[in-house]
Amino acid sequence: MTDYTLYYWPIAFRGQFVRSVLAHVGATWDETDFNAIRALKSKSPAEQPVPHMGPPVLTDHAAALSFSQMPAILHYLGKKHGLMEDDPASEAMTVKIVADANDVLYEITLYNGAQMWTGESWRDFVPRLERWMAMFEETGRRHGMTAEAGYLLGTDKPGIADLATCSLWGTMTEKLPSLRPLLEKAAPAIAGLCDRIAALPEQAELRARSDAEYGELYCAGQIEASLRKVLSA
Ligand SMILES: N[C@@H](CCC(=O)N[C@@H](CS)C(=O)NCC(=O)O)C(=O)O
Repeated sequence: MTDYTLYYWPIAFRGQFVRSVLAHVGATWDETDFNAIRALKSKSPAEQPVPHMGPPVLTDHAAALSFSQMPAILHYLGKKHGLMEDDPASEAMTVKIVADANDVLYEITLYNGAQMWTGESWRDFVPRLERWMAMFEETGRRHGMTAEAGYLLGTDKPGIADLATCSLWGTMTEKLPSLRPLLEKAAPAIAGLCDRIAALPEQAELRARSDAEYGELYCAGQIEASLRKVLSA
């Protein structure tokens, strides 16, 4: 049996945050297909392993526990596998970084596709996206991180904050490469961090496997189509 089961759509996006941590700690996990996830999310809360609205959901088999909400899943894995500093301030900063990343995912998908991007709404959003990038950059700068060395919260090895940062900006700019110059301009040290994390053997292996399984898909659906349309205009 594997250590974990991850329920997430066959795309990178929010699920990649969980996959990246599982790969980093050397855990084994399996995933289910689209129909199984749709069936799971449609069950009544009483029948679900953890009451939830949408994936990701992670089941820890040894502990017989399931969690939903990506930030809660990362918090659990971070505590369990020693990827978060124990002091309250560092822990709160890690939670803040993951929450910021989740906010960016909502914003870039216009709240899970509640509306579609237009040329005008995208142009209005770009300064805000740059500001999000600059916020991550400033966090790293305050902890002595550069493009070539160091980690976001000043730790001596990558933790949840670094993995989440790279799942956010690394995945986004891999799947939507026209955004990479914006990241390099607004957050050069974050771009460097993403490259350093992506080069770790387990992350390189995960990316190769994900690319083979999900192709170029980022967030999928009509919202991805509208995003690609404004980016190519
Ligand atoms: N706040 C949740 C958001 C979960 C979420 O929006 N999941 C998306 C996929 S990324 C979904 O499929 N939602 C289906 C739904 O909400 O019905 C988290 O961070 O995990």
